[in-house]
Amino acid sequence: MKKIFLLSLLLLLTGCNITVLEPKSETASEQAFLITFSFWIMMIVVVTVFILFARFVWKYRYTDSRKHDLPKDVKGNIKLEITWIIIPVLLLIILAVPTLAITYDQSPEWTKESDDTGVAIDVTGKQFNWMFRHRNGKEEMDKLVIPEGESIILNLSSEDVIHSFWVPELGGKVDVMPGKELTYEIKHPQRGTYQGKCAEYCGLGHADMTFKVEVVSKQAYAQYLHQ
Ligand SMILES: [Cu+2]
Repeated sequence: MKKIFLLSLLLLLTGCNITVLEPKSETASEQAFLITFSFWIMMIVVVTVFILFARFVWKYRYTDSRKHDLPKDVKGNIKLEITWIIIPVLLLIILAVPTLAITYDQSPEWTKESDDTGVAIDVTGKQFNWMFRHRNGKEEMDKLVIPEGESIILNLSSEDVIHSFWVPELGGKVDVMPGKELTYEIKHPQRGTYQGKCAEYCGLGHADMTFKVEVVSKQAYAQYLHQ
């Protein structure tokens, strides 16, 4: 029974394609950094707690020789109390600094007049496709072609319900809302083909609301615009 459970768990995990941990843009690298950084801080806490737990369970275990021992009656311990307040506060500060810096830097903006300069593309989500409109008016459905190494400025909006723009290897997730336009930047994507998807349940066809992202050379992008 246990074997079947472990085997099915393994099967489920093989279907788990965590491409956020293989970032292919500066934006996604920053996000992946936050994930691994908080993971290792968490591991420090988990390992410390488990080692101390095991040590004390062993040290104060029940033995025949200590059958009638009663622990000393103590009231508080200033040193310990200060330690277990200071350490978590320090850890939270260490976590908060890069998290706030990166999150605020990457936050989508409400206005189109962003001071970022880059390749601007209008992205419109609707049940159940994505439309990408380039600066010269070229439009393509469910396929986003962008130049490598540039700053890609996406102007996101929705024609119907709330969707969410997500390309795990490049960046996201960003809510795509009707009646509002959000500006989101993907910094310096690397050449390749990636899978994008809607990350917000938006109706019966939600699972099919996927798109392809092709990051090509700058020359290839210029050619693509005039195809
Ligand atoms: Cu959607």
